Amino acid sequence: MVAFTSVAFAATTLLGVTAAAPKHIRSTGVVHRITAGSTALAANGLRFDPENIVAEIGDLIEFSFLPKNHTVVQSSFDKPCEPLASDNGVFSGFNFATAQGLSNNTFVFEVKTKEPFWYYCSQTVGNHCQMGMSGVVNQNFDGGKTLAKYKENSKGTVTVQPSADKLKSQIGEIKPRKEL
Ligand SMILES: [Cu+2]
Repeated sequence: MVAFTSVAFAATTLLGVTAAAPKHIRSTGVVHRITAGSTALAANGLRFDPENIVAEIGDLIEFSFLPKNHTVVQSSFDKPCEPLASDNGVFSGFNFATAQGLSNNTFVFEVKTKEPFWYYCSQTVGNHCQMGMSGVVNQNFDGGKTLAKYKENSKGTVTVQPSADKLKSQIGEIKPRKEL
């Protein structure tokens, strides 16, 4: 009886994994670790660090969070501090508030394309995005769409939240942070 239950559970798990797997993306095992918030005095800590990285399809991007209740929101280059119009971009939710040091959880998502992935912090107390708290994965280094330009264009914008539910997260996963 016990054995039968185990087999049934295993089959269910297998089906779940198969259904959730993205189409033909092979995991590389590479994890890029980014800190939301900086301990450096520059910009009052309102930075992602590192904020401009190159990643391969199948790599993981993992965000750890310092104080000031930061988020990660996917955006387009053309509309800084706003989520994707399609409403199906990455959003961490406001799930990582910490009084001191790094939050206990991380936010992780997989790189699915080599297209530039723009993102910002949607914390409005202190206008983090307008202050330059944004970043990019796989910027096109040949054109004018640079992170510096994104930050410049951020000034004077109004931050838009991806969801009325501040704790909602989508695309990525919330996972316990492991000490390195
Ligand atoms: Cu922030």
